[in-house]
Amino acid sequence: MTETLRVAVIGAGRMGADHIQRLNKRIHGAEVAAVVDVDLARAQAAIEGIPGAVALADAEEAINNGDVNAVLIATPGFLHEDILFKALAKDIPILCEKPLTPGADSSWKVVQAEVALGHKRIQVGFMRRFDAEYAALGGIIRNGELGELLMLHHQHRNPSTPAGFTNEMLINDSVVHEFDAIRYFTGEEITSIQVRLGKATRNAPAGQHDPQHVLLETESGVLADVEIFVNAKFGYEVATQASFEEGIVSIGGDNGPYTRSAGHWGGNVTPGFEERFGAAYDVEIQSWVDAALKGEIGGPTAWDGYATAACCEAGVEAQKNGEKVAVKLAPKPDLYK
Ligand code: ISE
Repeated sequence: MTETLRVAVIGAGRMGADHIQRLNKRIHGAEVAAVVDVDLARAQAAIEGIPGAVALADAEEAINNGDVNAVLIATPGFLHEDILFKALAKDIPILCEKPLTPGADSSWKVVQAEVALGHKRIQVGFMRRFDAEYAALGGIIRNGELGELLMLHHQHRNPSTPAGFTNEMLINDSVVHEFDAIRYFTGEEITSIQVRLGKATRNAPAGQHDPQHVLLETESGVLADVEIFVNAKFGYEVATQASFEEGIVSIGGDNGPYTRSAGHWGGNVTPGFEERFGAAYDVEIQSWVDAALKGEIGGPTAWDGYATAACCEAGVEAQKNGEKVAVKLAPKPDLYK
């Protein structure tokens, strides 16, 4: 197998630019070979100071470039499907930022194409699984030291939303991470979703109802709830409290120095997801690179991408009708068992 991944990063926006810096400065065994953006000037700016990297405006050209042997997709989600099919046709390692694709049917087509290939090439960018606290809670659940996991309480708070952040995006862009985290923690599929819209903040943009309360059940009956609150103003907080038969575990509270002095106490709140999950992104991308160099994947699969896409569809339907909506999944192919 190759000794170095020569990665084409498709999309040089906020996430793509972050991954380019990460690959260039902190990741071992991988280099940026090409950066693609419809805005060629943005691609050119992103490769500045990276020896041997080329800037392109077309994803297919990058994938077919002889110097490229891996792809990292960081474009808006609606562009993923086409790029995924082109990269699968070349049979090269793929890291695809979430969502795999923005719909269960299109995600299922991607799963089927990978199944036809006969081996896993796609890792989906659910980076929470690589955060030290998520991994620790996952370990406590799996080793059973506190007995059975009974309930999960998730809080997902962002300071504000960018322009155009719709009601559906609360589910598709934000709660999607909690769908993945709940599946990761429990090792089970989510079976139903309900969304309750209660009293709303006046700080939400017109047309967006914020916060929302998402209620979920898993196969064994674990109940989970998510407070999604994306105009919470105070800062960025993504936290979980897990209730077990023999104890309670909390992760994701404020970290960093906590000081008591001169009649005051406190510390700092994380401003955004780059600061909160920066270390997890590094671990995620290193895991992808290490696995890809061995012809494997090192994280969430295309099946995980498909299952969360099905949760998003059910979640958006539940948001609209206020009912408890069943999550419908096709049978899991052997490749992912
Ligand atoms: C954003 O796309 C992310 O992935 C962040 O982790 C999440 O907290 C935020 O709500 C999303 O918009």
